[in-house]
Amino acid sequence: MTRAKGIASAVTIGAFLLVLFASVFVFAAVDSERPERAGERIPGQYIVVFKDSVSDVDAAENELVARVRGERFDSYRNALNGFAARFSESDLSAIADDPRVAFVSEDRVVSIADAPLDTSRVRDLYSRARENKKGPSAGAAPPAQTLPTGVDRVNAEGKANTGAGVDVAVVDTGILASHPDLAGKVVGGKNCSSSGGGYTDQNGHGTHVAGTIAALNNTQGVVGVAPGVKLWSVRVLNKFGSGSWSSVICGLDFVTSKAPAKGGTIRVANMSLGGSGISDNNCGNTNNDALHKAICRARDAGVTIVVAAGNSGAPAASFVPAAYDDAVITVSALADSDGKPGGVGSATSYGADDTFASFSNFGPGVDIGAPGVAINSTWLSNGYRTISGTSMASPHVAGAAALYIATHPGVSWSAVRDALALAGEAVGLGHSDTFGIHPEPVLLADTL
Ligand SMILES: [Ca+2]
Ligand SMILES: [Ca+2]
Ligand SMILES: [Ca+2]
Repeated sequence: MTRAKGIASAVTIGAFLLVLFASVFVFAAVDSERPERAGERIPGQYIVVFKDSVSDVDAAENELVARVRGERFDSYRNALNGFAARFSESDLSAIADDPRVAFVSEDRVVSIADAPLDTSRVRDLYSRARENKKGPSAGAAPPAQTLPTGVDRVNAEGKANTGAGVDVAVVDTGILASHPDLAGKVVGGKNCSSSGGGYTDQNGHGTHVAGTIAALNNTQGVVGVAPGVKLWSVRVLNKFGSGSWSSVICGLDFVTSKAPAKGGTIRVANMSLGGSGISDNNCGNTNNDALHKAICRARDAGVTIVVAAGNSGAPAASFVPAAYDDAVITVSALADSDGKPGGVGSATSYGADDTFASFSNFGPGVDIGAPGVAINSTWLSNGYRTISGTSMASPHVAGAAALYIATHPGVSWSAVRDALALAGEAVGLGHSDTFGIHPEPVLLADTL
């Protein structure tokens, strides 16, 4: 392959494998259609990033697209100054060598991947997946509200502070806004996935994340960490959990357009997704990482971004956005079975009560832990589902960030990170770190 100036190397980009860190595999498994192979580059599809000094981005973009007879399919003006387009690889240098272009990233397939799996429960998961696709039978009474173990474990229940006045973006598969336990929560959104259907959820994962953040404190189902917040449904992945770099950046572009610096209301974004990659700790400007650059722009616009550490039982430094230590709050997963500290609950499929989940990524970039095993939350068809992953841990922290911001308006993202860590439970004071790889505190919302 021709190496043109400004093209991120395969190593730099990594096999950007967008992984939904949860057991959404059941959905992929029961559907006959499979997502494209994750991590593969999409031939002829690129993200072009202009230098910050370019004053007329519209003109520059139109000129470049015309020059290579490209097929532009998205333009970014908030999280990036740039665009996504298809053009011939032989025209790559004509774009990358233009003095107005900072760098070009190859677009890559992103997708759900294998999730933590307890093989003894496969049969049960399959039958539940079928059940969930059908939804509750007509006329059946919704389940009475119970306190999810994760919300109980972080002591977010019964708080006067519900995060009211703070908006949280769920950058995921969308949100089922009509779910009765999320009624009135979703105030807007955008469909950045390649498939139709608007910004509602056709997978279930995003709705689950949304419920952990903000499910209503009513008489049914579950309750979220911050039931007073409003949500934005930023759909970047299709019903199979598949997307691309360009669709994720489209979502970040939307979030940034609704950020405080733009006069908007989105203060927190949850990204329970990620894949292989590394951080240059310089917003992608050193290693030509368009995703990192977009996340930094959202950060700079006043959005606190909370991300899952990943489920590979590996260093989080090898996964993005978890590795972007300069821009996000990275969350590992705690195994907790009883909603209480102290390790007296029964063992989970992923470790003893109040230890870190065996699948959780770890390492210096991880800022805080939160419950991520057997988390019950909202699902498609007005249902509920109990699943595991750092995907489920991250929204506990996103909700807690909203609680803190509600009482500290104008606070910076790093001050939110530090406050949550300071308020958290230190190792040995309610949980233990069996393998000595999780020094991060565990989320506690008592003082928020
Ligand atoms: Ca509690
Ligand atoms: Ca409820
Ligand atoms: Ca426990």
